[in-house]
Amino acid sequence: MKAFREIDPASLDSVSLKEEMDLHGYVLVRNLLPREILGPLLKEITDVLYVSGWLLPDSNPIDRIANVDAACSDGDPVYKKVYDYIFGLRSFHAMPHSCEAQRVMKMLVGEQLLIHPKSAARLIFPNFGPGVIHAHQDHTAVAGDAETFTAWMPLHNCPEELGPLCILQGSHRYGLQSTVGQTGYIAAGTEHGDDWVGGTINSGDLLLFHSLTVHKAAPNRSSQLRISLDCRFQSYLKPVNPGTLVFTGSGRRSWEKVYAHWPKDKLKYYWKALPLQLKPSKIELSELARTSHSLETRERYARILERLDAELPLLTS
Ligand SMILES: O=C(O)CCC(=O)C(=O)O
Repeated sequence: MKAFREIDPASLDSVSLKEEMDLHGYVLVRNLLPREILGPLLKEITDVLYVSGWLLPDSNPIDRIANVDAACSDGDPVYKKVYDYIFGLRSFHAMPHSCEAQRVMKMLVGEQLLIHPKSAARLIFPNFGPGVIHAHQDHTAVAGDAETFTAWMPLHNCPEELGPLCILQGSHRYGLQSTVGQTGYIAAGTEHGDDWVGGTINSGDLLLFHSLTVHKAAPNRSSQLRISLDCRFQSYLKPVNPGTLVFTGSGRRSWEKVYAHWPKDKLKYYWKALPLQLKPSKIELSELARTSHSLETRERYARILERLDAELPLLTS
């Protein structure tokens, strides 16, 4: 596989960043995020994983040595329990709001930056097939405006054996590509783009890519858990999918619960203060909740609408 193109923060300006993104569909900025933020977050997460039994009992949590008997992945009830705890950490949500991250995000989308509130943590067990994310485009799930971007960041150095992300360079130019059934994945070998690029991504590096850029994770062949964050952002002047603001599942997740133990501060509900333009709008959502083909989809739209009404009652369209 070809190596990533990369930029160092000293040579960053908004013109070069936008040009790189337009040409290649991604930008890897090296050494951007401060260790003083990454280190404590990694420690908080590994402490949770340790007490949850995901790491070997006689190991130091910060080394992330996996207890292979606990292997699980997104979609497993046991994963969800641990994930919910991590999703509740204020330091996890604070990461994309760091000055350094916001600086580059604004270079791409302008001053009217919307950081999507539901960032994702990836807790990837080694040598566990179901945990490997295959080729896909974020726009398939994130929707809204195509000029939405992902910022992917490992919380520790991530050499190839730990399964960093790989990018299909130039794939953002081919629109939305066909996926296999409901998986959201693009069948291997059918992706459109130039070359797959990849390589080591270190703690402090930020991999930015366009919502139409095809990407996938390499398998984690080490003995350690791989821990990374992916955060999404766009201009709030462009349409945003309401499903990125509220919880869409049938479970009991809510912002009230997530924010329950945080001190009162500006990271709570910051997105409510922005002049958001929803796509689909509330009117379109109620139509979709009535007319979508499957019961499951109708129920999902109805839930989004109900939760939006609760969170953003003043937003009428
Ligand atoms: O971290 C991973 O394994 C997958 C991340 C991903 O697909 C994304 O950020 O969109």
